[in-house]
Amino acid sequence: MPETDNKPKIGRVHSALSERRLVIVSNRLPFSVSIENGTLSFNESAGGLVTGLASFMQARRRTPTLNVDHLWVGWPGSTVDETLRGQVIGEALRSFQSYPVFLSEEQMEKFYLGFCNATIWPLFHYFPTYTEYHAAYWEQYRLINQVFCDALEEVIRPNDIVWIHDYHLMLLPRMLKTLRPQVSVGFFLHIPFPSFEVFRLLPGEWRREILEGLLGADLVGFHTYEYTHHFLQCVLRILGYEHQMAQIVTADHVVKVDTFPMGIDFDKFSNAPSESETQREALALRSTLAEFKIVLSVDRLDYSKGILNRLEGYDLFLESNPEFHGKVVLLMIVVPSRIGVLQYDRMKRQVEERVGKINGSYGRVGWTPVVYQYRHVPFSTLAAFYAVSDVCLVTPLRDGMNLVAKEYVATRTDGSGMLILSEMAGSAKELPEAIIINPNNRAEIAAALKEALETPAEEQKRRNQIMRRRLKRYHVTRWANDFLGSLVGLREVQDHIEAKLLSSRARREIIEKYRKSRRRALFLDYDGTLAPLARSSIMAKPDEILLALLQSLAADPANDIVITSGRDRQTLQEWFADFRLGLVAEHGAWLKNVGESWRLFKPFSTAWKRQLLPILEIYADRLPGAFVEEKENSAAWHYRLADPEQAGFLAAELTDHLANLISKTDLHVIQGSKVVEIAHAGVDKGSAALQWLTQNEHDFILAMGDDLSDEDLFKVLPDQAVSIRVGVAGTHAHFNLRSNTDALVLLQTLAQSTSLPLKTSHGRS
Ligand code: ADQ
Repeated sequence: MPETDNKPKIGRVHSALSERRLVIVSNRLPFSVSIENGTLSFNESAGGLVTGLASFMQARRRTPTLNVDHLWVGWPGSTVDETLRGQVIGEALRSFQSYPVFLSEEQMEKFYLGFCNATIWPLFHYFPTYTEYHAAYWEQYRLINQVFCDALEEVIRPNDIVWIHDYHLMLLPRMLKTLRPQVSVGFFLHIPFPSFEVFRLLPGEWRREILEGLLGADLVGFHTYEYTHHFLQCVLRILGYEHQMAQIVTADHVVKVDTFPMGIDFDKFSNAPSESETQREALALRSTLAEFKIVLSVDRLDYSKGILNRLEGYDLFLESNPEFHGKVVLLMIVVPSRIGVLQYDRMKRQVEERVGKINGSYGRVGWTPVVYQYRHVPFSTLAAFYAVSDVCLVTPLRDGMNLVAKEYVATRTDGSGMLILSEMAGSAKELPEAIIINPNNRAEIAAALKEALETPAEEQKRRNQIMRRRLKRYHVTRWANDFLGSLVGLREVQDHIEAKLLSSRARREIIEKYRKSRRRALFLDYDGTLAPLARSSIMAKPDEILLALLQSLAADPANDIVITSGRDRQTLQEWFADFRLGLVAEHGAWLKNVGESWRLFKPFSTAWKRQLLPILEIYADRLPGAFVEEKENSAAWHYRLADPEQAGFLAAELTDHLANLISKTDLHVIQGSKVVEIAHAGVDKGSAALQWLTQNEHDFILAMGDDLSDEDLFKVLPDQAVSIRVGVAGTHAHFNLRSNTDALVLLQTLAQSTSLPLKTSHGRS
C-alpha cells in the first residue's frame, strides 16, 4: 500500500457528502404498501435497520448544510400487481423519496423466507441445526440480488454514494461494482458475522460468492470488532486475501473493512418522556400497574432473541424469591415477525405456553406475573413502556447489536432504571455498566433480576449516566456519518492507487513506442506475471500458449527478453533452454545471456546455509504444508499451501528470528508472496537488469512484475522505461495492471504489433 494518509479529511468529506446523492438499498423500504379493494395505503414498517436509518434520514433533512437529496431502494412489503406499479412508484418517489423493487410472492418465498431467513439468519446467529441448505434457495438469492442490481441500474447516477444494507443483499456490492466501477459502494451488516468454523458450513461455492460479493464494496462495515475479525479471517482462509490494517487489495480494487457500532436517535428517546402523548400513556400504565415493579422486554418474535430463556429465568426468579410475588410483573412486548417460517410459528406457540404456565402457577386475582402483548406498538407507546419500567431485560442468544437496550437507557432521563443485557448482544460491548448475563444460564437471569430490583437509586443513576453519555455522543447520525465519511475518504486512497491503472491511451502509446523502437529490453517476472500464482511450484510450469508467446517475442531480433525470477537456475534452464531468452535466477544471483552459460553475479559464500537451513526446516516441521527450498545462493521457506493464519504468525516470527541472526552478515530476509527468503544483500533483480542495459543501448525498456522483489527493478530503471506492476498495489512502477491475464494480453498485443503494415517504415535492425 502507498504511504497515503487515508483518514477522511473532515472538511472535504463533509462537502463530498453534501454534494452527492445518497442511495440507501435495503431489502425493505421504510414503509409497506397494502392494497385493499384496489386502494393503496402506505404504512411505516418496523425493525432495527429501518428505525435507525429512518432517524438518520430525518436528521439529514434537518441539517441545512447537507444536501437532502437521497433515494431509498427496496421491496415495498407486498406483491404489487403490474397495473398498480406505476402508481406505487409515483407515490413512493413523491412521498418517501423511495424507489420500489417489485418482487412476486413466489420470489419472496425462496429468497426471503428461504435463503435469507432459513439459511443465513440461523447460521449467522449460531443456530446451525436450524439452517437449511437448498440449492433452489441459493439460486433465488442470486436472482433477487440481480433484480436489485437491475433496479439500481435504472436509477443510479455516476456520482451517487450507494449504501447497501444487510444479509439479504450480500451479492449486490460485487454486481453493482462490476456494472458501475466508479460508483462508491458501501455495505453494512446488521447481524453478526460468524466465526470461520460456522461460516464454512455453507457449501464452498456459496461461501466464496458471498465473500466475493461483499468485497465488491469499497467499504464493508460491522457492528463489533469481533464480526470484523471473523470476516477478515474468512476472507483470508477461504479466498486467500490477506489484509493490511483491514485494507484488502483484491484483483481489481481496494476494500476497507471496519467497525461501526450503530447508535440510536438519542434525542428522540431522551425527549420522549416530556412529550404529552408519551406522558398520557405512561400515566395510564402507571395507574394500572401502580403496585408493581415493572420488568420490560421488547423484541421481534425470534429464536435468536432468547425469549424462552428469559421466561425460564423469570420463572426461576419467582420460584426462588417468593417475597416478590404480587410485587413484580414482566411486561413482554413481542412484535410479530417472519410469519410462515417453521421455527417462528413453533416458537410463538412455545412462548404462549410458557407464559400460560407461569401465570397459571404463580398468578392470582389482582396479579398477572407476565403481561404479554403480541403486536407492533407505535412510538409513543414504546417510549411510555421504557419510561415506566424499572428494569429492562434483554436476553438474546445472539444479536448483531440490539437497539432496544440502547433505547431504554436513552429514555431514562432521570437516570433511574436497570438494564440487564446479554453478553451475546453486540451492544454489550458498549454498555458494560449494565448487568451483563449469559442468557443460557437461567440462574444468572434470575439472580440478575433480583440484583436489578434491589439496586439502590444512586447506583442506578451512576451506571445510567455513563451509558447515556456514551449513547448521546455516538448517536445514529454520527454512526452513519462515520461510515459514509470513511467511504468517501477511501475514494482518495483508491484514486491514488487506481490512477496508475494502465489506461487505454497509455496502452496505445506503449504499443506505438514499442513498434517504433530499434532495440528493446523486456524484463519479465515469471510467477504471478507470466504465470498465475499456483498452489504448488510444479503446477506453475509454462503452458503452450505462454511458450508460444515468449517464442514470438523472442523471435524478433530487436528484442532482448529476460526472464527475471526468484526461481533456481535448473528450473529456468529446463523450461526455457530452447528459447532465445536471457535468464535471471535467484533474484539476480545467477545470470545467463542468450547462447552463454550461467554466471554468478559475484562470488558468494554459502557457509551461512549450515546454520540457517536447519532453522527453516524447524519452521517447516511446525507448519503442515510449509516446505524449504534450498537454492544455490539463497533459501526459501514457502507457505502457500499451509493454514494461512498460522502461517502468517510463523512467517513473522521466522523473519524476526532470521533478522537477528543475519544482522552482521551480507544477507537479507525478503518477505515475498507466501514465502520468506534469505538472499545476499545488494543482489536483486535491479542490479541484474542493469547488466543487460549496459551491454546494449535500448530505446524501449519494459519491466513487468507482481511482487516486492520486482520493485528493486522498477526503482533502478531509467525514467523513459515502461514499468508495470501486475495487481492493484502501491508501487514504484509507472503503471498497474489488474491481473496476470491483462499482462499476457498486453504482451500478446506487443508481439503482434510489429507485424502490422507500418513495421518496416521504422527501419528496425
Ligand atoms: P432487530 O433484530 O430488529 O434488528 P433491534 O436492534 O432490537 O433488533 O431493533 C428492533 C427495533 O424495533 C427497535 O428500534 C425497537 O424499538 C423496535 N421494536 C421492537 N419491538 C417492537 C414493538 N413491539 N413495537 C414497536 N417497535 C418495536 C437488526 C439486528 C440487530 C441490530 C439492528 C440494527 O438483528 O441486532 O441491532 O438490526 O442494526
